[in-house]
Amino acid sequence: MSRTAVITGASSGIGAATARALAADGFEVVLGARRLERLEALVAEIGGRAIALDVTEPGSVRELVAAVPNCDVLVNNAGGALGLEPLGEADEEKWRRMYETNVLGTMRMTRALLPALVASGDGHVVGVTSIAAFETYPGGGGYTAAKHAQRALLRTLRLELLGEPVRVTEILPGMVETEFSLVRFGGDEAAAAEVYREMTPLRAEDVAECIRWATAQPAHVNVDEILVRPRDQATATRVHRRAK
Ligand code: NJP
Repeated sequence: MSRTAVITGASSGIGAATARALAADGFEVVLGARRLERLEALVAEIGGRAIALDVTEPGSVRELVAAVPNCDVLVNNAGGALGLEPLGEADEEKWRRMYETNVLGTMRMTRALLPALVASGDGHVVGVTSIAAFETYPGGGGYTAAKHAQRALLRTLRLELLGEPVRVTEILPGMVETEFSLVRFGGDEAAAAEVYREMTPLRAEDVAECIRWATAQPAHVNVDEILVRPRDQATATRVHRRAK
């Protein structure tokens, strides 16, 4: 019988690449995100199911979970950053949305699917946080605060699930070229392109492979965390750029 993996934020970037990787590994994939048409296009290619999901809406989370009676793997990937304003100019609405998506979204999805994950006898919760979960950088206050909190949530979960048949893995990527920067800068393509200028970032597939590998380990092996950066990045603020 095939195993079921629920992937949030599967309409682009790391989530879409993870859906492809897990489907290729034999999982029945359930893809959640707000842009349903994108999910449906991916399902047409790789199989599985597409379900509209807004992790900031408790009712939307409930609807998805009601449609997924069996769940072996939950990938909490939905999230991202909004803005790069210094703390002195912090936009409360952006901070609230970052916390809602990255932190409360992870909590809501995990809480709702935990009974099914335990019942599976070999459940796995994966959380995509960031190097922003342990580093800080100017302008990153709202995002780093949310990712630090998401990391704390996952570490707490691992303690609480000790003795249960559920593994917890945290994935902490550095720079990955996805729609992340486009979203962060409100659709400003030039600002997004500048982030990856003259350096080689990770591809979404590189991070997906980390998730695939962690979930492919035998049940007794808990890969606690995978920290993965581009070779061109040493910290959140130290990036090697080649002169043209
Ligand atoms: O970014 P992007 P990534 N409810 O923008 C979804 C972390 N990360 O793949 O709802 C449900 O291509 C959104 O779907 P939609 C990052 O913090 C990244 O890079 O249709 N889904 C889309 O599928 C995030 O946690 C980098 O708009 C919601 C997806 O989230 C994860 O990696 C570095 C949603 C975002 O895809 C994936 O981001 C790093 C909601 N309310 C950590 N809001 C990086 N790229 O450099 C958004 O350290 N989504």
